[in-house]
Amino acid sequence: MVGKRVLGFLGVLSAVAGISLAGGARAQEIVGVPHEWQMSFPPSYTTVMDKVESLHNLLLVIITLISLFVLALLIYVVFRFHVSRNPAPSSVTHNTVLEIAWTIVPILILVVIAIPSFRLLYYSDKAADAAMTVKVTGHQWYWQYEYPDQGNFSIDSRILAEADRIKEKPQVPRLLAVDNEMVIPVNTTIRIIGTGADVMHGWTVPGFGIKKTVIPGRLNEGWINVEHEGYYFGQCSQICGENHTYMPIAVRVVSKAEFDKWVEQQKKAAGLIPRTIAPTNPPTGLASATVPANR
Ligand SMILES: [Cu+2]
Repeated sequence: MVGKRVLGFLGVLSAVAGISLAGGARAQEIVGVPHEWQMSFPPSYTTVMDKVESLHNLLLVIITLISLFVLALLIYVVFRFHVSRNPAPSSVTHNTVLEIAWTIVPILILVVIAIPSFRLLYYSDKAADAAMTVKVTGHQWYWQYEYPDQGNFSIDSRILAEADRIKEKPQVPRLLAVDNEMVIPVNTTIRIIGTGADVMHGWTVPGFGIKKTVIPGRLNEGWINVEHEGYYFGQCSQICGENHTYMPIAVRVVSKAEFDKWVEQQKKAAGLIPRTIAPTNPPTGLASATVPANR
């Protein structure tokens, strides 16, 4: 708890300090980054991560109680049944009540763990009502993001060379800066579907509570809904080859208006915005060259 409070304080501190990016259309607050001497989970930015944390806290209590119980039993046995205190050992080999107890009690503990565990698994598995989809493809060694319902453009996201990072995005920690970030709107449920182009990769952003192993020939699904605008980071979490370390994940969460603007820019860059086919005053002579549509 204390660790979490310290982390929360660090987060607020960095926000107050106004750590922001100089580049880009608008300065973006850097939120989801690791901190020095960080312990436990990173701060949570989605409801999925909130639930991951609370399941972890429940398990921590259960495992601590079990460990203390076993330790107490061991200490008791070592002292009580030492040869000096117990020179004639008992020859009892069975105790039915005890045997039933040590079978049933662990089953009950596992059931207590399984219920919230499955609930979380199904909660994070599929987006109930996603507003949009982003397809993530892991390549050796970069990420590709496709926006199928925003005009079906795609962007490649590659790590910035250290010299470029210092020049263009100096506030982003080393090895986490990319040329094109994944951009998503704030407070929107986004379905993430992922696949691997060559080998298995892991699309993992700890603060979002998402860790999707992306596998060639398969589509894996998850979802995110980020509550605050900002710049968030993750890393590939599946050993995927020589440059596994050098395919960071950078996500820019922006307002809906800003997202729409970004989509328009991307569509223009990809040549997806249709040109005017019939100008208002077509120059004479060209009209006969018009190719009939849908031939
Ligand atoms: Cu990878």
